[in-house]
Amino acid sequence: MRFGIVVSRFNNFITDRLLAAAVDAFERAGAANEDVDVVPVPGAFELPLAAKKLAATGRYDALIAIGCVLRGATSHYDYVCSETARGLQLAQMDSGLPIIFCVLTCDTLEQAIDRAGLKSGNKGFEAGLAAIEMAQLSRKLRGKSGGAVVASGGAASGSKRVAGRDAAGKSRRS
Ligand code: INI
Repeated sequence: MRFGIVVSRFNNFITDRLLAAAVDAFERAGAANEDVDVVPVPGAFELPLAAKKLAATGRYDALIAIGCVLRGATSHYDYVCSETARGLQLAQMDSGLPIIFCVLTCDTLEQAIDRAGLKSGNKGFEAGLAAIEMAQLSRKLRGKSGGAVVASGGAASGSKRVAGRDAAGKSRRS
């Protein structure tokens, strides 16, 4: 599997840590160096276009967009947050490629540091796991048209069978 990461340089004190944890998640899952491409952009606002262009290459199984937006004294924060989220969701839906949203939107630097801890609670690591899961799910669902891909039951009834496998990953007979 191949992964692309677009990462904002703005607030790089935080985004570098998110990036390191996302790469760590890929490496722990067995990804080689050359399976992960990292593309820096100036700020969070530039993430959607870069992600869209990476998606268009057809080279990747999933992307991660990494950024950190900190609230300031003006409404700039709101525009950057909403347009970044909207742009990334548009890029994801237009391309059909999973684009994991790893953009911290925090009131304070302390809040951001809490979410970019290298030892615990790093959103970059979570984003790496989400990218792997969505890449695998996309491969599984590729080519399927119609029909139930989620088995009857579901979380509410205690069954967690999804796409022919139970929660432990064992194949389900159908
Ligand atoms: N970009 C960020 O990634 N985080 C911020 O906190 C931020 N603030 O606060 O302004 C920010 N602004 C820059 C923006 O993303 C664009 O790079 C810039 O507007 C040029 O388009």
